[in-house]
Amino acid sequence: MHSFPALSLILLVAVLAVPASAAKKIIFDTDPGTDDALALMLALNSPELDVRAITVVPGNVTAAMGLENALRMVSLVNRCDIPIASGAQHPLFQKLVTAEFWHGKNGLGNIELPQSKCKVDSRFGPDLIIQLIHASPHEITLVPVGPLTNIALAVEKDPSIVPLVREVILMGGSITGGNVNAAAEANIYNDPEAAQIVFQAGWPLTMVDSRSAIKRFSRASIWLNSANLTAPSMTSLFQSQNSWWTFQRNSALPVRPCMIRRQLLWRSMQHL
Ligand SMILES: [Ca+2]
Repeated sequence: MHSFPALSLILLVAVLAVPASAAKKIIFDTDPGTDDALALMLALNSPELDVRAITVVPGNVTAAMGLENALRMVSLVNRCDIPIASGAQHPLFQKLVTAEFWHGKNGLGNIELPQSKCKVDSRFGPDLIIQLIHASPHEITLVPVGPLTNIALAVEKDPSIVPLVREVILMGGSITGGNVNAAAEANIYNDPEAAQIVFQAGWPLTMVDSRSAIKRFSRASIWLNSANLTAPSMTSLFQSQNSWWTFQRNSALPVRPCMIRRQLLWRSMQHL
């Protein structure tokens, strides 16, 4: 399996572990990708989070496909106010290896979403990251859920952002075994040089590894219900019989109860 489907959701659980009164400002760096699409919708429906920008990185799909998917997802929830920027077009040094075999030909499990009403922000993703960090020093949490190329480019271009970032909470890496091969997790495998830059930058960093996705499981419906995903188009998306979405609904999704403060989510878990 090239990318464990629910890793992004585990990541979101970690990010959501903040008091509801203090919406955490995040930049969501993503390669959507089915699991990232789900995580993005959860983020956009979470009052604990203030999504300041979405930057797209190649990984599970190409940069162009990921950008299109991000635009469609954000349009689906009527949040065209959030800047969506394209970033790197390939890993720093490695050849891009995508995973359409897992995420579908269009990266969204072959579900065709409506054309996006949102426009692409003209800024380069890493530049947008730099600008937003300087505009809100010590307030921005970076949430990369794909290869770390964009984050690395931002650090390389402007290392002064490092002490100005509140923290980095990333999905990637593996403590006990990978999902690409015996050792490597896809996000790190896809751009290891970028990962090295991000891990060594010196900012507070939380790695939500692939093992977290296997230890404890819950059902996708809990996430979807708890996120108040009421838009008709979104409902139809999740009710689709497409194999990927069916898998997401019916298979186990990872949860670490210790990470969770959302009371609704927590109560739901007690009844599993
Ligand atoms: Ca991803």
